[in-house]
Amino acid sequence: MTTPFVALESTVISHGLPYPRNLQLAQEMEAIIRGQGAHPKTVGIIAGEMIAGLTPAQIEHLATAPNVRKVSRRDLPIVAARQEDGATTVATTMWIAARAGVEVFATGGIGGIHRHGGVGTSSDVSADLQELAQTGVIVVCAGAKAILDLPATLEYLETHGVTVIGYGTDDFPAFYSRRSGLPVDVRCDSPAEVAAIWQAKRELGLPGGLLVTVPVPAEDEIPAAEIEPAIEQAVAEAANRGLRSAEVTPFLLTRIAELTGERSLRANLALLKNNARVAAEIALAVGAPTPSQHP
Ligand code: PSU
Ligand code: MN
Repeated sequence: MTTPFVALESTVISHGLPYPRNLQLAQEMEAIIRGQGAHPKTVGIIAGEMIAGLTPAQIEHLATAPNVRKVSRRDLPIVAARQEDGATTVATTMWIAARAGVEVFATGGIGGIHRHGGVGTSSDVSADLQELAQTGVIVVCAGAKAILDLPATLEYLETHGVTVIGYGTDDFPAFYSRRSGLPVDVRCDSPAEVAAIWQAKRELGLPGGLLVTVPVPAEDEIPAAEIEPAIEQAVAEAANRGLRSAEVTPFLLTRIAELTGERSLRANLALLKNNARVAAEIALAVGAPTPSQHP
């Protein structure tokens, strides 16, 4: 029986939320996972060392230190060689978690393909998608923000063989909004159903992860029609500033939070905590012996 670990990312701590909410949230997610009987492992990079299971002091450091690098896959050799600190994205959290034997990971939203004609070009494709295609971790998230081209993002996942599960939904969630109008590949209504698909994927020898998408709790949802004007404004501003590469996502996230105020922060915190709980339940189900293994 595998130990029920749940990985957590650190880009959301260093770049995704304002202090002190970021630090409180990081601590709350760990507490929620422990409360479910699983073990949290917050992932980050300290002085070039890739760590799954940061100490409370290390988490506080990443929540407060200025200019912590946002580390995607291409940045790993840089921070390792230069012994820098780094906040890990979904891609690098998956990579470090997998090497540490952690199979389940809770986050807020994954990166994806940016909207065409907005910032840069539609060739801005998050490394998160490629990581899902190749690294064997179950990623529990609230879908992807509508700052992205969601149909193109789902097409990419399909092409690269990533199964997209709707947890209690048939509709791919759009982070602040419970629905995007786009279908998921399969709906699961329990942790055991997710664990069964994961086990089948493993037995078939298929590489890569699973994407489990959980809608934001209904009381904290911001309907798509209300959030869309803020998204369009943020995307236009990013384009006007000529932002590129890793700068784009943090700028859009910060700007939308400013434009929509406390409400988007509340939705963000609520969905992160909800995802921690669901991920812990899935980790327990994945770790549990199944009837076919133990007849
Ligand atoms: N989407 C969110 N919140 C986040 C991120 C994405 O709603 O905090 C972060 C995650 O760490 C994700 C990263 O892995 O941004 C994607 O950045 P990029 O698009 O540069 O790959
Ligand atoms: Mn990008």
